[in-house]
Amino acid sequence: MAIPKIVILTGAGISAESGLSTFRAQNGLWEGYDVNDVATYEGYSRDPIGVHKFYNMLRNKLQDPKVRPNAAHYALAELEQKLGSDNVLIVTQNVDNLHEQAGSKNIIHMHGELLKVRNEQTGQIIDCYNDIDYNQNRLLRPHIVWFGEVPLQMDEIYDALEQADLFISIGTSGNVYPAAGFVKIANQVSAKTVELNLEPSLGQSLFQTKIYGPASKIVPEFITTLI
Ligand code: BV8
Repeated sequence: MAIPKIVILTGAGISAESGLSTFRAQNGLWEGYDVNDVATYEGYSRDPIGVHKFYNMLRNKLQDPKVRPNAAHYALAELEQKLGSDNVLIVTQNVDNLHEQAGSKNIIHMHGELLKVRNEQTGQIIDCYNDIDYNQNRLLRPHIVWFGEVPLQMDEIYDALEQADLFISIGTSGNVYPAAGFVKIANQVSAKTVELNLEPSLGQSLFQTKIYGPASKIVPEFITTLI
């Protein structure tokens, strides 16, 4: 039997039980900040020091030893290990590195990565584990895709979706595009579509299979049906 091509989209919900907060639970305020102030280029231009302070806080939080992958991250890593990296792709909207920590290899961070910064002049991307002091280096910005900016590796994502036999969406509310539209492409290529989430997402009607509950419970259970 040919091994299925599986594309897995993950959002903030898969990392919720690892202690990282989601975006839209707190009525659009995220860590007490207005998204327009901290997740847009305009917000960064207006107050680069304030935005760096926000991302320095998130970067420190991610490196807290208490923040570890949960059973959902490990289940996806096991799936890739069993079926092979060329048959399983994780496209994550998350900027944390919990998929990497759990052992996944084939990952696209379409909204960037918290533990990287980018030189605005050269485009160079640099690992970053500590606070950025804007006054020290005004060229370094968080390597994060803000609202209104183009997500990363979109060509590779669209290629993978077009070849998918199975599209699984985990822990995302379906608020943010283009990620929220991926299920439509999966349907167009007759891939099976599965939503695993705490509650129905905005796009729930577009999924053939829907299982609701905490990711650390429903993701391992679902993954065992694939291996
Ligand atoms: C683009 C970076 C063009 C920050 C993020 C009008 C004006 C301007 C723009 C637009 C507009 N209308 C539409 C747009 C496009 C815009 C957009 O979609 N806006 C929305 C809000 C309307 N999109 C963009 O600007 C994107 N760029 O469109 O460029 C383009 C298009 C196509 C091709 C090329 C170019 C850029 C978007 C990227 C923005 N940056 N993050 C940072 O992360 O530090 S988005 C931000 O939201 C995060 O990345 C996050 O991942 C993402 C999505 O949120 P979710 O992950 O879904 O999190 P959320 O809290 O919403 O939901 C959590 C879910 O988990 C819930 O359903 C909950 O029930 C569930 N859950 C909770 N606990 C658990 C759980 N599930 C399971 N178990 C649990 N325990």
